[in-house]
Amino acid sequence: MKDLKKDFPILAQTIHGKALVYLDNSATTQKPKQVIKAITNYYEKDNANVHRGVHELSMRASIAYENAHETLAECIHADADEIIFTKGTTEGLNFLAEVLTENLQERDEILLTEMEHHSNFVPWQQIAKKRKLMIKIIPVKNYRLDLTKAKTLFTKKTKILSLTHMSNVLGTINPIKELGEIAHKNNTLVVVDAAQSVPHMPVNVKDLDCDFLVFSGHKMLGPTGIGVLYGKRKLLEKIKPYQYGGGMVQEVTLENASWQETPWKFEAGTPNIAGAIGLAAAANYLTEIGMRNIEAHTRELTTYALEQLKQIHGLTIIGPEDTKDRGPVISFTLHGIHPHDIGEILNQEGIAIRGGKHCAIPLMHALNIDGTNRISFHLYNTKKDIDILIKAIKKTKEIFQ
Ligand code: 7TS
Repeated sequence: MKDLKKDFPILAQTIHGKALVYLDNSATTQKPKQVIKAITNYYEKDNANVHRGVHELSMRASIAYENAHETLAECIHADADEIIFTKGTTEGLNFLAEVLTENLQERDEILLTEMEHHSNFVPWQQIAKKRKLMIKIIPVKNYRLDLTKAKTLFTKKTKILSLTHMSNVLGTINPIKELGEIAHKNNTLVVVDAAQSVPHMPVNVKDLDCDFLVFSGHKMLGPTGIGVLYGKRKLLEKIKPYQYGGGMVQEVTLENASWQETPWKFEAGTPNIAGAIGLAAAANYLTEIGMRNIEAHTRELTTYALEQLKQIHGLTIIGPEDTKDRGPVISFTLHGIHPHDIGEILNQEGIAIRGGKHCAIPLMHALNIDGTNRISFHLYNTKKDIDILIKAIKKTKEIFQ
């Protein structure tokens, strides 16, 4: 793939006198000028509220906002009315935890996995307490879900399976289809946290046959504060709004109210119009390069990085050591050196990586570790970035020896 760094103005800077090497893409990605321009252009030329006015600017803003639903729908092979804009993955999962459990019976069960980000764990845990539901957990074995065990955890009471498509710590890609088939035979709804997968690989909700899928704009070159909740239309039609207010009602009397069709009934209040436009620009940028090309590029980087990292004495990869069913996220520990110390030394070299528990404390407990260092790639990263990283890790080891 050609070097795309020139599209990303932020990458042209130096940090502590060294060219910035950005390897924290699982946390958030950088934005190409096409996205920045789309947002600026909207504020400079078209800014108005949507669905409210007949004036020119409002029409332009409304069309751009509606088109953004179309663009994001195409990205995951959904229909535009199945795309609800949220603040991000976290909001999408809180939304689902609230509305999908409303009619459950006491002691009904929600199945999660040990490798979930807190965003796909705490909302379910808290709603379970409130509604007296049970949480069951699919364990992790050799950095992958223990499928044998998973199959034994489904019962007649299992109403929801919510799991990550790609782990933000291990890089593991989970067999959504396989687990989804078991779930559907059991009348269990399937919720997919696609925060790490949609930015990095082709995702097709029809092929996955998931009932709901959520992701964040900022991890796929888009702005912060915007994300997507996909739901199968027939399910969205059945569930109640999550929030109430302007824009989502059809009729209001002093006693009652009725709702617009989906997705509008789920988008109360003035939405993040600029965010949606920026996210659509990001989706177009990714599509133009091609999700398959992006996946192939970051897989090549992951293979290269794994090979290099494995040669460093005292370094342990926390995750699958090959690239089968794994994405461009690599966690590792370095014997005797705290992840924060490594992160700080690398920062002096202009390298941005993350160290810590990665909002996955249950997984840290399961693996019996305090934290990891994590590198994660996107389309602008190169083998040279990895060479610089490897050199800096070796230097860190020397400092601590
Ligand atoms: N789910 C997964 C798998 C994630 O990786 C993240 C964010 C979230 C949910 C939450 O997304 P948000 O956009 O609503 O915050 N992950 C990370 C990370 O790994 N480091 O910083 C944020």
